[in-house]
Amino acid sequence: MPYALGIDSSTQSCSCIVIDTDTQSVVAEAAVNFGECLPQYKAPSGFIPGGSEGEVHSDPLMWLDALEQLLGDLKAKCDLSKVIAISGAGQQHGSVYLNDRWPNCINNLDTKESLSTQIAPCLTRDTSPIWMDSSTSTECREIAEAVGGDSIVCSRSGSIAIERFTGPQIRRFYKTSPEAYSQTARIHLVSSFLCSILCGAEADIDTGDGAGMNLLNIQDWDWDTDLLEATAPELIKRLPKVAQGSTTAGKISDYFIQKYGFASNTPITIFTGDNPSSLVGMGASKPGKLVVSLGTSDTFFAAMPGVVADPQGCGHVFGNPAGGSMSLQCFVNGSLAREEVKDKFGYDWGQFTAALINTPAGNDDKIMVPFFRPEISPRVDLKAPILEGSDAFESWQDADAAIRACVEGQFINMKLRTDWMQLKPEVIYLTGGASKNDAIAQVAADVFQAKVQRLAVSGSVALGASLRAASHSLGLDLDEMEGQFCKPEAGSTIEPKAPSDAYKSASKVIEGLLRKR
Ligand code: XUL
Repeated sequence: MPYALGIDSSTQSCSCIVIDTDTQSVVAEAAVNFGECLPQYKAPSGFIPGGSEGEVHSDPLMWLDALEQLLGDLKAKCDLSKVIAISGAGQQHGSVYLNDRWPNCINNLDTKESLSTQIAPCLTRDTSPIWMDSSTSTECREIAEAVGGDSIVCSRSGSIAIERFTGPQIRRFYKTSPEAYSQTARIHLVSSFLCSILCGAEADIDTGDGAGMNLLNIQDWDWDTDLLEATAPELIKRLPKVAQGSTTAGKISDYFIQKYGFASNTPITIFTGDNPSSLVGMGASKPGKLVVSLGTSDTFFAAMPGVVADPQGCGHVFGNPAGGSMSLQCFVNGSLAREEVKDKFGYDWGQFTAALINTPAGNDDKIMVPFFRPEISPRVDLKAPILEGSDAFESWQDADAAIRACVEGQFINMKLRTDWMQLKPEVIYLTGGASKNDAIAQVAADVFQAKVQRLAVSGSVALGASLRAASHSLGLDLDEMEGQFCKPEAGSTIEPKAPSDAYKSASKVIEGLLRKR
């Protein structure tokens, strides 16, 4: 019974899964919601509310208390001495700032004290900026200017300088708290921080999470000297090394062996970011499969056949934990836009679906750029959609056509914006709330001309971590395991019905309208 453990430290909770690779089954799952289980941190949604100037921080000690609660819960559910491979993932971009006592501290943890009590004296910054932080516009500009512009930052690091990315966050810390910066001996990502704690030794940053920092060169997958210099002085000595996802970080430390009953010598594979881990957990670590998550905002990610950066500077390139690279692109106008169109006509979701069914693919050339708020893919400052078609349609008198135009417009824009990734999609894995809707899935299949499947996976981030651990430490074939653990829901496949050129002219119109903005 070889068990593999995958841990996911995300924005709102810390969760995990234990899989049995012999029987290809899930042995146990556990989750600790930060807001509910650790109310003392006053972070009901996982971050400290009320930050000024766009600051959004979390308490790294909360992540440690959650990890301990999680392992305590898990120990009651399964025999942790049977776990023979461990890995994990963290919310991307978040960073932890530590002094020179840190390496010794994690190497000598005492089971009589909690992790948080012992790590607290190692922090040079009490709280950690996370991915929701938007306080670093000035720093982004400074970094871009220093290296010759955003297109250079993008071609080197895979993304233009972005507020939530770790490099600009480090620069802001250096500028606002130079004293604390000088006392900082090590800066970890959430992923490498937790991995270090579990190993009792410094863990490397993997290329998946590392590429979310604006510091990593995606051509040679190592720190970029110019970007480091543009960010903060003597940064290289404060950062861990970079390594490919299939790297052993170390063995589980005595603290966890004694306290939770892990077997000694259990290997830990370096952690990655939540999105790269989800790529594996969705069964999409090989090129040819796209993952589209329909949520508040829509997210698109995929393993890439090569390493190219988005020439328009909207998308991101990260390392693929299974080797090579992956892309990620976010669309602000996701479910909220679908909801606004629905509400405009007082429809419920049943009527929304009926509208999609009752209207033809291509929508008789009634076209919408469906942005109700400023979009980031592409960057346009719209506050209301642009409509082009009949008079009734343009004056919001044609409810069914407006609903189809919204969903078609979203997927057409998604396809246009992700062309740079040079993907040849065979299958789209649709996830997130709206993915259950067959009519929406049909539009995705028609626009991308690829079959759409919904997976029966929940918690793809933790699952991806357990698969990575099993593949790397137990030598199991990742592709085969993805086939076993990431199966499509029965009857969930939707084939394209519309002809391949159904969206040719609408794509041109949408591109034209966007170019004018
Ligand atoms: C990706 C991003 C988020 C975080 C939190 O760039 O900011 O998806 O990884 O999930």
